[in-house]
Formats: sequence, C-alpha cells, structure tokens
Amino acid sequence: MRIDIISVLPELMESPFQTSILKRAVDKGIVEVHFHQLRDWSQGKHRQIDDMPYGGGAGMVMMVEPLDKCITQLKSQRDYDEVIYLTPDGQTLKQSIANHLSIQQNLIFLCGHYKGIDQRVRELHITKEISIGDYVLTGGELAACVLADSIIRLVPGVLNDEQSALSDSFQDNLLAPPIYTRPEEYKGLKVPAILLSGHTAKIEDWRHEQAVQITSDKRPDLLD
Ligand code: 6GU
Repeated sequence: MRIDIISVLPELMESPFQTSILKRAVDKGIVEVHFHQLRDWSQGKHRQIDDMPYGGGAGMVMMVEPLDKCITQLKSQRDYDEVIYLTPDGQTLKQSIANHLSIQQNLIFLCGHYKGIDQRVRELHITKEISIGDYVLTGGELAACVLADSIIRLVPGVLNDEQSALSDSFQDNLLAPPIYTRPEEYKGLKVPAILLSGHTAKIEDWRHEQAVQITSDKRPDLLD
C-alpha cells in the first residue's frame, strides 16, 4: 500500500510513522508513506496556497491551482483508489471504513486547513471526505495520522498476530471483553475463575457474554 499525504504542515505527521508498529510496517516495505508540501506547488515567492473567499466572509480558502497541480502530478504517476479529503464535514470514520481502505493499493490524503478547500478541488479530484469525529481540529493533519494508523494496522503482515485485529473492539460491533494477566490476585482482586479453567469453548462464551454486557452498558447504540 502507498499513501500520499498532501499538507502545508507535513512535519506535524512525521513521528507517528517513525515509531512502533507504523514504523515497522514502513521498514518492512508493507506500506509507503510520502509527504507532499503543498507550498511546493504554489506560484511566486510568497508560496501562497490560500486566499480570501469570493463573496466575503471570515477565514481563508485553500486555492484550487496548487492542489490541482499536486494531485494531477501524483495521478499521472499511478492510479489512485481514493483521493480522501480530511475535513470535519466528512463522513465520520468508523471501523468499516478503515477495513475497506486497508485493502486498497494507492491512497491520497489531503489535509484541510483554514476554512477549507475551493469547491472545484472536490469536483475535480476528491472521491471521499472523512472526519474523525464531531469536534474541530486546527487542521486535517492529526486526523490524517489517525486515519492512516487505523488503516495500516489492518494491512496483512503489519500486526504480528493477525488474530488480534480481528478480535478488536468494533470488528463485530461489540466492545472488547475484560482482559487480565499475571498475577491471579492483586489487592484482593481476582482474575475470573473461568479464565483459569482451560475450557476454551466456555471461555469464548464468557468473553462474548461480557462483550455484549459491556457494549449494552457503555455503547448501546452499537447494538441497534
Ligand atoms: Cl478531518 N479535520 C479537522 N480540521 N477537524 C476535524 C477533523 C478533520 N475530523 C474531526 N475534526
């Protein structure tokens, strides 16, 4: 998988890909992440990428030309499965979206800033708009990192134990059951006896019951 991320602040996104599981995915060659400084596609010495909105109003608009040039150049080099604009007015990210994106080859992420992008960029290039929740961030960069993380961990070979992505919370619309490790008792709190019983089938039943109970307590909306 290859992800191209277009941003005015690419530095903001470096460390998540230089640490831990995402770094290993990059080092193993399973994913490639390429950052593109949008200002490199702007005109003139001021490297302007935003301008005032036609019709007036507060805030600046990301200009169509640098974005179109950057995306057109990328598209001339390979076919992209999706060109994703990270914006608070996009579709809210869910596990099912990450699952779908994790089986694609080439993705472009465009990080929004200011009031957003000129509408014509959407018409020319954007195939999907994603938000990471109902709150506003200063820009799409942190959202792009969240989206990339949610996708990359699902790509085969990234996690050591591929089972562990399948048993995540949300993969079956249930939150995860409680988990324990040593010691068997701590400050009088015991590990549930069933987990020490060795009865694999009964343990699976218990975990499922717990997952349903916890989901109905904390996130009943997931059971609808
Ligand atoms: Cl994708 N961008 C911004 N700026 N704010 C957000 C977001 C994205 N998702 C939630 N809030």
